[in-house]
Amino acid sequence: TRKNSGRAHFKALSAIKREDVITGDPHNNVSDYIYQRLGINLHQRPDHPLGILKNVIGDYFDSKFGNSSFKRFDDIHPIVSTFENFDSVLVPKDHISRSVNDTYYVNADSVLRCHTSAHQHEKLKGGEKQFLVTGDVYRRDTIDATHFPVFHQMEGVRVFDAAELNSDHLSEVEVVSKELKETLEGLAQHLFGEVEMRWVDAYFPFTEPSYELEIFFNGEWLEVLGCGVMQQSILEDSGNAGKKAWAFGLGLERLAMVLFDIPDIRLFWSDDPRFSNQFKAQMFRAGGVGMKKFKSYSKYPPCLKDVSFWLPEKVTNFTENNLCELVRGVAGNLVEEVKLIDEFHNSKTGKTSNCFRIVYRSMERSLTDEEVNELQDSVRTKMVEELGVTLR
Ligand code: FA5
Ligand code: MG
Repeated sequence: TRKNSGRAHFKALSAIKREDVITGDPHNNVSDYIYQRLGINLHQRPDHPLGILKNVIGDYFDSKFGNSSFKRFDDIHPIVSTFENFDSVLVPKDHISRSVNDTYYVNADSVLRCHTSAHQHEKLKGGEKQFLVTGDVYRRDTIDATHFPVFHQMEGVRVFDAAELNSDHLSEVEVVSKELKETLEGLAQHLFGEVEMRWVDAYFPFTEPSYELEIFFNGEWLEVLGCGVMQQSILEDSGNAGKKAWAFGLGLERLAMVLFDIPDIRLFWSDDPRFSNQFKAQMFRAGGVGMKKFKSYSKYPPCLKDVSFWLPEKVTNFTENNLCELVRGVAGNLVEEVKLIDEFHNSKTGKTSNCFRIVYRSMERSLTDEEVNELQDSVRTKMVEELGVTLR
């Protein structure tokens, strides 16, 4: 009954065995939809928007810091230990990002990396002082035009020599964070030319101070990266005691959406030639001057379906991420958004009701009423079976 919806359009480059990812371990929560995207490595395709962007950013670092001064890594395996993903970057034991609701676990001690920061420790320990790590990352998350459970990040790290930290009027941390912000503002300038952006104070366990950069896109502030001055203990644990460093992690899809004017994150996974033929490795123009933007070919109509239900009264499987995962499993790339539109609590019965709106839309064709109804029926049935809700 799944009409060409759950399958990845690209073939995985390097075969990762299904039984190594969908393990039957009690902690295992990797779905087939996710498994089918492992090893596809969109960022390694030179004519794909993510590959173009990766190379353009690498070139910017070469021009700013000297050729090859930042070592580039883009084929590190996405299955990492919980030590690498969390402990090595100081994520507290009780942090929500460790929960099975937020992260894909292969088993109790290994996960699909949820950020490229998972590789900071190992690279630093190996003696790297300046590097860029690009890779696919995985998160159980909500569904909309700018969130996808598989996306791509680029991590940048630079460790300073003692001599570089000298300043008459700035502290060492100020020297590092000043260069960090200038470098990333310079990158935004290089990519987009004139663009509205702002710095927002943020929190990450692995940096202090921490910031996020937002860019104004399609009428909203879009978060494109997180960054900060690396915590001292990460440097100490990796043979860099007494040094200082900056680090950033940027979302390649988010930047590519702004650079090429791509309206929906699902398009990155499309093999429709009307999408892929619009991108070529040589198309980038610094500052966006005269650069061709993506010409949207699909404004197929969306189909909205609301589902109202009572939450289970006792211990529950119901979370928004679990619902999104369930809908993704049924509808694949045909789901555009899942959003809570109403919630109320009946104080007499103690019950809570939610109403979610699910937006179905294909990037490639018009959907029929019949097929959307079939998808929605299947979602409703599974919500009862798997999440224990009572439909209203
Ligand atoms: C991190 O992942 C940090 N590791 C970044 C970092 C690195 C901070 C080094 C400091 C030092 P965050 O969760 O905010 O941070 O994600 C970073 C970026 O990934 C976001 O700014 C956004 O551009 C992108 N991103 C996050 N979630 C999604 C998603 N579901 N779909 C697409 N892009 C996403
Ligand atoms: Mg963030």
